[in-house]
Amino acid sequence: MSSISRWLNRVTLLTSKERGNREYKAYLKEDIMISTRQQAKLSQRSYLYQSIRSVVSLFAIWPVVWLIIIAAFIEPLPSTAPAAERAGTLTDLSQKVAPLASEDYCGYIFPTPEQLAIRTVLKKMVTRCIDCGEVVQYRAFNGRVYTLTQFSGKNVAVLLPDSWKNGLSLEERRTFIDRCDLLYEHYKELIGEEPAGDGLLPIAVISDTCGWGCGYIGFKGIEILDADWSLNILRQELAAGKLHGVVVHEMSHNFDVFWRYLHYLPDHAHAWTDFMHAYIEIYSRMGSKDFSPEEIQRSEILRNYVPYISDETATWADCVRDGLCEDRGINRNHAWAGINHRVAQLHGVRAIRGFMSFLRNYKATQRPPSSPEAKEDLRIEALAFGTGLNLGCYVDTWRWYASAGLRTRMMAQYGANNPFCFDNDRDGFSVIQGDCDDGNPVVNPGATDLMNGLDDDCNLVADDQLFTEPLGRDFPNPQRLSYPARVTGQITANDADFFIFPLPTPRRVRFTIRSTSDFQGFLFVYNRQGAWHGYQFVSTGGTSAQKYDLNEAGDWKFGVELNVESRPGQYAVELADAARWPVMWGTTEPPALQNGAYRLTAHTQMLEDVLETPTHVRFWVSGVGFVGTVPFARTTSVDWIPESSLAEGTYGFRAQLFSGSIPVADVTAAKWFELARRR
Ligand SMILES: [Ca+2]
Ligand SMILES: [Ca+2]
Ligand SMILES: [Ca+2]
Ligand SMILES: [Ca+2]
Repeated sequence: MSSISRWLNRVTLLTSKERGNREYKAYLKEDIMISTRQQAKLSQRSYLYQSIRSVVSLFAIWPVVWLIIIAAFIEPLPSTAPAAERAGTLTDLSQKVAPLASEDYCGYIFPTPEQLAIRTVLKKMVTRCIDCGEVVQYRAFNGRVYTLTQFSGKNVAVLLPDSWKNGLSLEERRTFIDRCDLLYEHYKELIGEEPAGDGLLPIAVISDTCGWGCGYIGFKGIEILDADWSLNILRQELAAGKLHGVVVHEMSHNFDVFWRYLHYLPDHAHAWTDFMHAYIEIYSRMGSKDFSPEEIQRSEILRNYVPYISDETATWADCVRDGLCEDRGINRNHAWAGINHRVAQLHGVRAIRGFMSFLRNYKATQRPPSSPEAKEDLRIEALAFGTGLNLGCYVDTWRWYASAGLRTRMMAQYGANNPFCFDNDRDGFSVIQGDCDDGNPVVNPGATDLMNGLDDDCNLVADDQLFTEPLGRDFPNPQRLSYPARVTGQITANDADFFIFPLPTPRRVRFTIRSTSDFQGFLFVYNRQGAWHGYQFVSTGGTSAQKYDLNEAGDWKFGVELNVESRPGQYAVELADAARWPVMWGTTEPPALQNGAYRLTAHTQMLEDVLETPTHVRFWVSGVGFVGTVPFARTTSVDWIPESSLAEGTYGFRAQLFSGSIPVADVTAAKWFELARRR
């Protein structure tokens, strides 16, 4: 593509993006009284900074994307990297990925009336087989028309360029569509509402959109950037039975159906995704290729909740509404999302489902609140409804906002007492303050973790020892650790901290690095020969988790290091055993056809990693939807009689465990079978 047409595309893109977002800005200005201080702050903040911040932290759980970020922004790699490996990796990546400009990160659009008028409407085509591609003209958000091949599922249609059509095997493509359909169902069940728009939700893969992925807010429509590295991420996730995070993320923009009722921050669409992108992976039990739902939850708490809550001077007004705490490592979007993650962690899925049902009822009967304060009142009241508790004491713990009127309503509705705010064992901490065993006074967040098999200090890792760099002095080079361990340290200019830890047996180890002040840089894990085994990058205020297979017992080494794009500052590292993941609760067998009915059968294999005792098994057929729910047993089956309108061809079925209406394990892998021609 010539540089002129590239430039023209950019202008078109910006114009269409600007129009939608101008409407949003007008909405924020008219409906919300943004304080003058906030306005000033807003105009000071560069879009580049904001975008990189949100995207870099957003992708913290995607190891492969880190490689891209590193390749795009950071050259050369730290001097400690062996020269041969450095050259190899960088050449490959830098050839594929041109450095990205700020607007390439955008990621969402408030659709304009013109865009809605010309949007591509894809009808549900139940008589069409999942493999039958149809060449269509797709009109993109930016108005350009692409010729793509459409493959239709039940809820979504994927529209692929030849590069992706040929780059995916038949089974990968089927699994991709089916996973997107299931994701849509899980969003629909959790939120209780679908995005606006007729027909199937289009997921179009095109060469130019408002980011690596782009989604309409509250409206059906996703675009994914046509790039080799993105296709590779998708294929790696599909190989593990999971889904590309960019689809999960953009679909959460489509399901941002309460935005008029919740948004008050300048980039609030990404505060919503800071919660929802991760939470749907937790709720549906899908997790991701590398991380279990519990690991994702813990990582989200560390990323979103901990930086705010651990700064005792942080308040909602200063750090969230006015965004004045960025230089203390508190991102306002993260803090907004962190409250929901914390409630979800403490009170589970039912609380979040209740939260959504309160918002739905409110939206059906009331106009959107008009100030940030009123929007927080609505959010807290919806969370109180979800938990069935008076959250006045949570608001106090969080130094959050709740009006006197809301406090009175919660008191009347749920009473004065919330057991999560009691300190039963009198160790100085209630559950909401972090006590993970309120019946044992030696276990609390202020305790020191002893080698006793207990998680004495409530950080969800038993017997991890803390190593702290002495103030004003450097760690010895290297510092010897025990395993598991936590480290808090500081990187100064031209400094690097190296650590050695003894691994008792070969195992998968999860490294989490958090920037606790300005620090931005790398964690390198070295193999036993001293070359690097893997690395991860953390941005200022961010968190990055990564797993490594350390295949030998004995001493292993890692370093916290800088390079030219890094920044000195404080960091915290944790190393601990990774969860067993991915795990599959059950297996399926090829369906047996008897008297026009297909018998779909699932066998239970392992219930150890299931969230709660299952009560039901629900069956799903690709392109069709849920076809039956039966009480749980070790082996269950449903007899599915296909509708006569259903075409012959390949279908897949899956089974998922439920406790009541709550998913408690991921769906089984799709079992593909042929639907025979019927007379
Ligand atoms: Ca306590
Ligand atoms: Ca305790
Ligand atoms: Ca611990
Ligand atoms: Ca312990």
